[in-house]
Amino acid sequence: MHSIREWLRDASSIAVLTGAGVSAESGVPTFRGGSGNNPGLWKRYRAEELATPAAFARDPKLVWEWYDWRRGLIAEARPNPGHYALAKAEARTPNFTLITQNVDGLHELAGSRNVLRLHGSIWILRCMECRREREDRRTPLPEIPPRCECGGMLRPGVVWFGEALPAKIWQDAEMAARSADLFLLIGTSAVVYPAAGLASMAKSVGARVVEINIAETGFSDSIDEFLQGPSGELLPQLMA
Ligand code: BJW
Ligand code: ZN
Repeated sequence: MHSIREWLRDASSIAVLTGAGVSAESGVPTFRGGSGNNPGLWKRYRAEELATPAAFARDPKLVWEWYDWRRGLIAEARPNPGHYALAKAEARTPNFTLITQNVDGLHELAGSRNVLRLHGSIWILRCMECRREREDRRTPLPEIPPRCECGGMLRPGVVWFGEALPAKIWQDAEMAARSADLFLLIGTSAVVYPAAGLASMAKSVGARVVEINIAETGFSDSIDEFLQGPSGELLPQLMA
């Protein structure tokens, strides 16, 4: 903990990758690991069974019910001390990039500015026909599946398995990882690619890599420091 505090203080460029675990203490269910009422397996479906274009094509109502349920939980959620600690760290670090796999928008609500959302936003809806995007924060949605004015079906503005990440955002994330002297991997099982590859990218160009998670991941053995515990408690301690 002591040396990590120094690394944080001395770093001129920090990149952070967050996952569902940072929002767990805000009451947002994770996908894979967690405690108590987390992970938020919905009706026993795994994310891999619902977050795919094939699942949506087969049963858009089912997939939308899952998103509508999550939108309801996220609408009630507030940033936790972990989100706020990251926003504070950004304010005092010259180059700070927060790369998140989360679609909940809680980092932005906590005041983080330089946020790269790799997997989109749960509040954006995109038309399958005319491709138009709009923000819609209503919960529950009045109609499922929701429809565009053009008559087309709307889908969540998120990235599903087998879909490419937004090109410019991914490019910026790679650049941030490759130019960081400190890389933090927080609250992610680090099994979903290409996001999970960012930590190795940073390591390969000489960055120190620190992981914060309540449980070990496949990366925990190959990094500089692993801090075991909830990010909502550890991050404020680190940034104090
Ligand atoms: C705490 C805590 C607390 C709990 N404090 N910690 C084989 C090898 C490599 C790759 C592939 C492969 N086969 C297929 C692929 C590709 C695939 C992939 O990675 N699959 C793997 C599962 C094997 N990837 C893709 O398909 C990606 N696209 C792609 O590769 O495109 C290629 C392409 C190029 C060009 C053209 C076309 C295609 C896209 C991936 C999209 C992922 N989407 C989702 C859904 C987003 C929308 C939504 O939210 O509904 O993203 S899936 C889901 O997983 C979501 C998450 O962002 C993502 C990662 O999950 P995350 O955040 O790590 O959460 P959990 O739940 O897994 O972990 C929580 C962690 O927190 C745990 O470790 C806990 O211990 C911890 N924790 N409480 C700290 N309080
Ligand atoms: Zn449309």
